[in-house]
Amino acid sequence: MIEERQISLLTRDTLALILAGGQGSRLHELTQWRAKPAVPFGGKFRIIDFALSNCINSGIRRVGVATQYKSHSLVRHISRGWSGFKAEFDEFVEILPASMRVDDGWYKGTADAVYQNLDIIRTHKPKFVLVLGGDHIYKMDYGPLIASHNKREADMTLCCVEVSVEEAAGAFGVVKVDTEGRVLEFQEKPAEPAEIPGKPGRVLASMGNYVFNTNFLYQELIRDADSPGSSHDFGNDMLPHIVENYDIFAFRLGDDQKEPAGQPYWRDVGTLDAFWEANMELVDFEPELDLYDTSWPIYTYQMQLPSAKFVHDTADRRGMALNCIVSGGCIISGGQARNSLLFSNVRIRSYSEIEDSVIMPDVEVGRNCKIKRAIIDTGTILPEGTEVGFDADADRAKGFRVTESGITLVTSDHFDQKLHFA
Ligand code: ADQ
Ligand code: ADP
Repeated sequence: MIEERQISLLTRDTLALILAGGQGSRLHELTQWRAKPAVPFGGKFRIIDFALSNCINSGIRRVGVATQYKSHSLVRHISRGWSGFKAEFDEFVEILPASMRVDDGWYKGTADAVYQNLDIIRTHKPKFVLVLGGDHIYKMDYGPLIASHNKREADMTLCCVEVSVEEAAGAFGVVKVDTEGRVLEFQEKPAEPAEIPGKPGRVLASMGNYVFNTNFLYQELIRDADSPGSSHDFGNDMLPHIVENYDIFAFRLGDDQKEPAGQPYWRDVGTLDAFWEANMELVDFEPELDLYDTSWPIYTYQMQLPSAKFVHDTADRRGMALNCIVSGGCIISGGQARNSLLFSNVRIRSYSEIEDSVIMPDVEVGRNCKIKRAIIDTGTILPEGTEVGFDADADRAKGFRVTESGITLVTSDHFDQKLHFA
């Protein structure tokens, strides 16, 4: 058993780099104006808040965030909500935009995003560098991960989690490990991933989170930078080479670490269906992801907003929400929301009905609207009488995007509002 003080020494000696520059193209219009880590999630959060909160809760207070693609709202969110650290105590969340520091290109891939910041990492002299994806929803104490990495005297440890074959196929890096947790094989996004022996239908997926000994990271990044033909990506280029040539270990969320998640909760909300589902799960009676757990708080930037308000004036104008999460600044006046998640500053007017839907910040639902199984993007003003989610063909004909499983996405562009809210 590792003593707590030892773990804090290890996390103090760790610099985290959150990769937050990816496009997230499978979220379609939701990432048209913002990077995936900046997409709002769970009522008042943005996706990157989970990785950032995990760092802070784990005692890692030196954090860099590599940004690139459509970074404005991400940068604004981080500067507003995550800049209050004490430089005097060597604590910071620093934004590392692609700024042609090494050559005249942007970050070519995830490995290049770290490589181009090597000199910045060097100035902080960390013993370990924790490279984190910025676009997943999960709670994880990185302390036991780094402690396990240190105890095994590994050069690198990668985090993985058990998922179904269907989820992993073509989407995640997949690892094979021996009984000690040594990684025997790594394949980036195989179409037919190998199952865990004795567990049919299940595979070990890489979470895109890696702990490196700093010197080993330098050595491997420089080797990769000099490799002709490399796409400079951790999953495609660095990992296959490292796994083949070095002993590295897998740390399993859920098996090697029971707390604070209880059972492993990890969601890649990379598609509209997954995004809708992960948000809707929060409305459940007992969601797997507990946002009310004060022992592992998820922090965010939030505007100063008045409390949610429900106005019920006549019998047919009952402003109410049943089985819903309703954020600050919302006014439900004479309309009804059921089994839905309302982000900040949403307005629902009289006679409107919302069901099984994710309503993003600053949306206004006019009178007599009917919305079902939908995502309404930030700032959309739904004109009186709009129907969404009842007839997929009619929705497509109106220009809304309807997913395979029948979730309709509506953005402000559909109403020619030409207002974009990142
Ligand atoms: P993907 O998620 O497909 O696979 P990628 O698109 O490279 O990997 O994104 C990883 C992280 O890096 C994301 O947070 C993204 O925002 C960020 N990112 C992407 N390009 C970037 C760039 N040029 N600059 C800065 N940041 C960038 C990876 C692994 C898989 C693993 C999955 C888990 O390669 O092995 O299974 O993550 O989701
Ligand atoms: P509807 O068109 O759905 O009838 P209204 O705009 O008339 O909605 O609002 C109904 C009630 O909701 C108002 O009488 C008021 O009590 C409350 N309300 C609406 N907007 C606001 C607001 N900006 N601030 C406070 N209360 C509001």
